[in-house]
Amino acid sequence: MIKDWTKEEILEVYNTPLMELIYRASEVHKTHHKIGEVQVSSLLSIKTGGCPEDCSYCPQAARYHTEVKVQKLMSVAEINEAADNAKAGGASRMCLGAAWREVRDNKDFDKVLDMVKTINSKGMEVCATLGMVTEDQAKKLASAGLYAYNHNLDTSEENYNNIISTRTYDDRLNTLKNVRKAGLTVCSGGIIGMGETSEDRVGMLYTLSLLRPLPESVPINALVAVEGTPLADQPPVPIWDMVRMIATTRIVIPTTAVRLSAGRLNMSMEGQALCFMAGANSIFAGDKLLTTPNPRYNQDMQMFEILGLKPKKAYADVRIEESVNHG
Ligand code: SAM
Ligand code: DTB
Ligand code: SF4
Repeated sequence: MIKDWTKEEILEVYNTPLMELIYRASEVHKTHHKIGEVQVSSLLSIKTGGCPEDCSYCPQAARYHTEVKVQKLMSVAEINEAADNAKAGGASRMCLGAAWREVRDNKDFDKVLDMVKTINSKGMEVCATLGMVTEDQAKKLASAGLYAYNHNLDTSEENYNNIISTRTYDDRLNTLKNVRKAGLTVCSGGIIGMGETSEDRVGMLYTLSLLRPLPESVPINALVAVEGTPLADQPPVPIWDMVRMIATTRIVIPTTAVRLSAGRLNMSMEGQALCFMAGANSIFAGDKLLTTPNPRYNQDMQMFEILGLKPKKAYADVRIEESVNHG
């Protein structure tokens, strides 16, 4: 049975002495997941920069003067090549990101549907993060073979207006509803290190914990402070806050994949090991996130070797293996 959390209960978990919190999260992790198995996703920016929104953390917002160069939507052929490379590198999942406020019913969307079909045909799981979607658009993505849709709440409802003014928290929740109605799996989380309070972090987890079904994936990003954005001068988030946030997410939503998302470049291997210990079981691999750098692939594989972690296979690959093993 799914537990209905109150905000106070989540805050109590969040404020547990750190070692006790990690220990507790670790036990929950072990009950619901294979320890040492980490989902490795590859991230690709298919349309970069020039976004009309004002998300104050984002280097892709047109109104901020960052070094991001605007790039129009990539071609299906380019995606095909990128997917082959990602698969050869061991990624079981590919996530396509577009700097759009929302999906529009036009030729670009048809192209994205083709990209989804192309990647899906290679036995890789495909996710997308394209901004707001209607139920009809989400259904088209599902029919093309999309597995998951990423749409982050980013922060608490109370703090939302301090970070973004061009859309509302309800807009975000509405897209998540549309995604669900289309039968897609939901990936939704947020960012820490934007100047929010512990209550805001807990508030975001509380809203996520109210979703039914619960999100299958919760990315926890540490802010990558980018020159030119309003949050450029935010101090780096302490690793202890990241561990605390991941452990709390693991305890509150035991079944979800908790993704140790943006910000890994500023974390030591020891710091990341604590995040895995606290229940993180998913990462983005590849030397670039959407526009900012990420640890190099080889460096991550070395970390996997040292920590005894194994990349999780795509469902399609598991199915093939099972049919071979069991006739
Ligand atoms: N435009 C779409 C949207 O906003 O939903 C999809 C792409 S957007 C870049 C996806 C997510 O990336 C955001 O919701 C935010 O959580 C995360 N993100 C963007 N810039 C970031 C940064 N500087 N540091 C950490 N996370 C960031
Ligand atoms: C998510 O939660 N994090 C990823 C993904 N979803 C799309 C994006 C991180 C972006 C970090 C800043 C950048 O590289 O532009
Ligand atoms: Fe645009 Fe998404 Fe960046 Fe917001 S987070 S500015 S919607 S690309």
